[in-house]
Amino acid sequence: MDQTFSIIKPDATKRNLTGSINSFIEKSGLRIIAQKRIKLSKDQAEKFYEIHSDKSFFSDLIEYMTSEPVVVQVLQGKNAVKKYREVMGATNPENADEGTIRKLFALNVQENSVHGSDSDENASKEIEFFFDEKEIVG
Ligand code: IDP
Ligand code: MG
Repeated sequence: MDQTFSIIKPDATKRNLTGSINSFIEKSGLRIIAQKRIKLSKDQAEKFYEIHSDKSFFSDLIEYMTSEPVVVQVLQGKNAVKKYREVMGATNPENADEGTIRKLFALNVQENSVHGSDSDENASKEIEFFFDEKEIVG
């Protein structure tokens, strides 16, 4: 079965939306097979978002991602990466389709409630970054 990596981001944990977002994920047919609530260190956040380190929004992004706890997850299902990107909606909630997590919950382009991997290769890397094999029980 395919897997993807997800983060419920600080704006969502702060507003007590973990359960609402998990319900969305489960209704879509994806299965949450690993999950933990953690506070990202600056170092972790910078490594995770390294690809965006040259962007103007990078320092704001790191500050935001370390501002409150996050919930990191492994999601499993057929075409999990593509499926979850559809369920999430566009990065900017103004462009997100009706019925997506970001359309419903995101506050703005930065505080957009969720992260989902953008390729199978990145999904594997991101899962490995946050989870031990033992923590993924299927
Ligand atoms: P994604 O989360 O939909 O994959 P990316 O382009 O990979 O979007 O950007 C990573 C994260 O950086 C976004 O989810 C959002 O929190 C933040 N971000 C992206 N673009 C902007 C922007 O133009 N301004 C502020 N924050 C942004
Ligand atoms: Mg991305």
